[in-house]
Amino acid sequence: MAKHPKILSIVLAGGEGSRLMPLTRDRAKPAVPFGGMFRLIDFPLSNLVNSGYSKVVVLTQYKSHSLDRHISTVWRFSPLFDSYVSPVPAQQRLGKHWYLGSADAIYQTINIIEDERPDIVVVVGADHVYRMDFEQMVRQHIESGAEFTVAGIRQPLGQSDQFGVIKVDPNDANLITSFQEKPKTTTGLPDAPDQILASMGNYVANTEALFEALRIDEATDDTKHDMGGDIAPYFASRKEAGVYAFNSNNVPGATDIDRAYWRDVGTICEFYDAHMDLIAYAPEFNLYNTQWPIYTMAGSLPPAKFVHAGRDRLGHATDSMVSPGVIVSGGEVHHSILSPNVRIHSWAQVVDSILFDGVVVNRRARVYKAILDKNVVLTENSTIGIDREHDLERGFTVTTEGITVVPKNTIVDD
Ligand code: ADQ
Repeated sequence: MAKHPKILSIVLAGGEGSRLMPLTRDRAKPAVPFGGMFRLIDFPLSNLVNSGYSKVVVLTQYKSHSLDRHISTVWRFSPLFDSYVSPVPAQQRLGKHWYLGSADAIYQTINIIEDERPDIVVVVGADHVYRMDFEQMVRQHIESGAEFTVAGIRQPLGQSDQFGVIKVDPNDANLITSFQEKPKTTTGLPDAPDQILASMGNYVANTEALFEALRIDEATDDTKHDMGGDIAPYFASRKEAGVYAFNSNNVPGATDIDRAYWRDVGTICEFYDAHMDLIAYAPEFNLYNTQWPIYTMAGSLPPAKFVHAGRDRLGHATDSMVSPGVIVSGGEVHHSILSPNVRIHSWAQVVDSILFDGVVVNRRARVYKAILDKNVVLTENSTIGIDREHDLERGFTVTTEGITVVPKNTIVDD
């Protein structure tokens, strides 16, 4: 391995995100807005760029229009610095089908990877909220001599069916002896029987070894062409896979609380909870770490404005995050996240909620524990989240945890 290996990053951004419906009705999961100003893909891309990796291909597939637009407007690097983030739609290079799975997505992109001739590829998922310095993982990968390294984090035993489950050699905690994708049951860790070591879906691989694994996988019938389901187990069975412990990652500026933060926001409830983590008094995930910024771009917007519109109309927001371009005029916002260009009018109330770009809450309307997608308008006196039965009757999604989700462009009129 060269002293300064050439590294190419691949972001797997082709997931459908069906469990996030209706937020993924018109957009790919990595393009789902998060934290007022961001899209989910801004997290892995910021992590890569902050790690010093600025050659990135993003493999897209379903409903990728807003994702492509976001990448090409926000993540356009100057060719002067030989860096790029480049969205690559499903190639159909090897037949008239879409990507069969994440391994197939990489396989079909081999020609693009080969053009770059990287020594190492860093493969990351596109739908998690966390900070991670991939340079630390790559360093361990090189030092260990593994062909393939998987990032691992401890998770509750009961969630084994949601993760790739890693078992390591009792005499070498970095060597993977088995990798099972989403087993219904498994055993816990020797030192913590109620926990498993879960794959984060982030991999570092020596390019040649990965290509070889992908070729074998592609020629195999009994495969889902999946990185977690097929490629990681292949390297584990050959004793060529290592694990990188996420809790050893040390991101500049991270606090003790948010250093270990990693959330899969695959369901509405997880998506909602991760937002509430941002606005907690001591945030579980601190967006204000300027040493490891999460990048995005919100356009040229004026600052948020709070208007005292009359004696009993003191426009205000508490325990909330409020984006540029918002006007809270005579209404009340508590424990909520407002994306750019939201309007809250007199006597309106917004509590425990997430409002996407351009939402308007008119006079005396009330919103409780809800996610309002882009450009939703509540007419005067209308409500969301007050009467769950009423929300269901109107065709809105209500989760078992009682979160109401209103799809894009809906006019809510009681
Ligand atoms: P999942 O997230 O369930 O598990 P998957 O649906 O393959 O696996 O998604 C992984 C990433 O690949 C996501 O970013 C997704 O958008 C993307 N993706 C999925 N299909 C794709 C395709 N055809 N083309 C391009 N991109 C695609 C994975 C691992 C588990 C691990 C969890 C951690 O498989 O082992 O534990 O992530 O959340």
